[in-house]
Amino acid sequence: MARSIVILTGAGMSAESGIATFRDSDGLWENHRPEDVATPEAFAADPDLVHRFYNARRRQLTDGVVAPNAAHVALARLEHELDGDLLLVTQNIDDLHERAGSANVLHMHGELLRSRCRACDSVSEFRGDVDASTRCPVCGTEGEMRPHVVWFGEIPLGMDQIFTALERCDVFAAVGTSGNVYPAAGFVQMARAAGAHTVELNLEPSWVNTDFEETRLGPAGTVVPQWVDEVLGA
Ligand code: BV8
Repeated sequence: MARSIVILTGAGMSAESGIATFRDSDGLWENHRPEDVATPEAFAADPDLVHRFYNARRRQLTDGVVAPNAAHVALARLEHELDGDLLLVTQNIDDLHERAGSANVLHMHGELLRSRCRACDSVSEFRGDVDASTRCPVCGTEGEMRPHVVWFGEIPLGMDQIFTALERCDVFAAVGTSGNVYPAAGFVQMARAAGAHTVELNLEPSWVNTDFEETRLGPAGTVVPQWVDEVLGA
């Protein structure tokens, strides 16, 4: 019988690929809490600091070493082999799901490899550093580029599509997310209210673990392929 699955991934999905999670290493970057740098106020106050934050992460993502792990590969297989439909919603701004072969990825918090022009609102791919001297490839304006990333206090992307999918799914799985950040952390309650089976795949119980019917603890690279095998075998 055709399935309808929604999967939400977070920073723990990319941890085994070498990308630090928000709450690893006591969650600091250059002695700043990421939550304090990933805000419109921080960008207005010190754009160079915020550009440095994203340039460092972009350099790591494109360094040729960081690569998708077994969990990314398993979710791509699930998308291609599932008899039904799958919406993969990620809070992550890396491109590891796409590099593993996932095609239908919704980056609700934006994408590290794309930047947006505040003059013309166009979004362009930038794989290198972006700073106050970067020119918009569409309108040519200099110094108005910002990461195409959803900061704290900004509205996540694709919410209508996500809400519609949550209302009709029969399985909701969250992978590698601490359940700290809303509205993503509230998706499990919406899925349960719609009658979906809910499962959390995480290294440790998240802040919203009690909202899930099923919990599988362990590194994503181990527990996600096992779960995908079961879903495809069912
Ligand atoms: C919004 C892009 C209105 C930037 C990010 C009180 C109630 C409700 C809301 C709020 C509230 N107070 C403040 C808010 C609003 C705020 C919020 O939730 N703040 C938090 C701090 C309380 N939210 C917002 O501002 C959002 N916007 O609310 O708009 C609205 C609401 C509804 C509908 C429309 C509009 C916007 C938030 C987006 C912020 N941008 N990212 C960037 O990346 O630089 S959030 C960023 O942090 C990530 O994208 C991610 O979402 C979050 C980090 O969370 P996780 O992914 O969970 O990562 P974390 O490190 O926390 O946890 C990792 C987990 O993995 C851990 O559990 C760990 O155990 C596990 N793990 C580790 N290793 C592994 C592993 N698991 C498996 N395998 C492993 N190997």
